[in-house]
Amino acid sequence: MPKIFTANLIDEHNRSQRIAVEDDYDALSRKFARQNIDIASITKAAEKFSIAVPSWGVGTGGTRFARFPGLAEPRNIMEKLEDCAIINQLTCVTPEVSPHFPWDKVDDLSEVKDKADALGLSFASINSNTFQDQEGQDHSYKYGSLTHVDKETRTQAIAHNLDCIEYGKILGAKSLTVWIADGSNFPGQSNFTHALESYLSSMREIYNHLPDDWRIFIEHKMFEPAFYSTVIQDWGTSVLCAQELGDKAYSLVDLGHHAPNVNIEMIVARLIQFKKLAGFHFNDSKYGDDDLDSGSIHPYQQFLVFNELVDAEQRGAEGFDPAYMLDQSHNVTDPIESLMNSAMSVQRSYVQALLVNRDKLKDYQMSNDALMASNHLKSAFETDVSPILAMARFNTGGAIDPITCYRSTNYRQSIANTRPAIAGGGSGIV
Ligand code: PSV
Ligand code: MN
Repeated sequence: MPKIFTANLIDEHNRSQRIAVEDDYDALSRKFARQNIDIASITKAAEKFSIAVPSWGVGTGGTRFARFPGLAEPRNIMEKLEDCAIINQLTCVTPEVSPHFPWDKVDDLSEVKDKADALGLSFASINSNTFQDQEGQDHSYKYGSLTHVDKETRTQAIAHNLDCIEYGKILGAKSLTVWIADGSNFPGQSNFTHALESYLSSMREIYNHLPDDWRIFIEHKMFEPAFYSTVIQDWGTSVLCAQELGDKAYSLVDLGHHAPNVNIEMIVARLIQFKKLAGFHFNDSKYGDDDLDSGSIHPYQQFLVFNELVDAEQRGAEGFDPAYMLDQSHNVTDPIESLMNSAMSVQRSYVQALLVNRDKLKDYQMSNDALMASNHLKSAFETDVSPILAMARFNTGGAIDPITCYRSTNYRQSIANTRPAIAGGGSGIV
């Protein structure tokens, strides 16, 4: 697989770290042996884990107040793919990129596919965008898109989603993720029922154009940009719509799109039970849809989500095929570093959840031993699985410590000349 960095660079980095990692790995394997856990099979599972990076995540994000551009930001999808390739080369967990249209639109998408192939990348779910107006567009989305009161605006938004399916076919994707910003800012502004009826009728048209082997993911969000009501505001509405649309429609969970303190892992369990879990946009937050790095604020919540996912995986839950994706905005960090950290953080939660002894947990549950049930989960979460993650990367050709290895290349400085600053010190959330 062609790489951005030379194998030599990674080898050299790994040579300096290897002895320490092997030592830690051996110590952990002895601890696991006492608990009857086979470290080799856990390491194999870690090697197989993968999560898609968002094409929009490799650019520097911003808030509605300001955006502070980073050095040598990627200016188009081709350059974004190069940065995504680095993330995958060093971490070995992100072989897929989830694109966003029209942000990633170019005249000839087959060139994008060729570039991705050359970099050893493929494409995850296609994201449509009817939350911004595009240049030359006939109808504005100021008052909505798929649910707009004006039929022609709805038709335009439907057409964009159909275009996205066509783009996805060229890129080899197999699903479309639809998040709409439609909602209202004032009581009385919008008729809740009419808006949802329009949504269903627009989505039905999109659904009917899905290729047989495609799925459609409905992404909900409680608020923002609409501040009084949002049409697809929670997982209940999302799953109701998915059920109305049919077997190819699923509910997507973006970690930042819930009311504070909502039990997200329980929503995940419900969606699995009713075969409607599309997958995830992983990120973390303190206050709202902060789009912070995965696991940076609530790592235990992320673990508990994976506790449900691993439970479903191990019991062979019917129809269980979640798409894992990151959706973050990197405002103050190098996006490559944040995405590497985040992908590894999600992988960590997965590996920790594999340490839960399901039979033991069931025994605690059946005997109403709340304390030991909780302690059992906690002890899996508190296990430092870093040596397993490092070994998985080493075994698959990645870097033992991706951030240190990346920093040693001075990547941004080295390409600054070929990637002059893009316009846009202005505001903008991505
Ligand atoms: C909306 O907040 C969202 O989570 C959707 O997934 C968008 O596609 C993405 O962020 C980028 O704006
Ligand atoms: Mn999202």
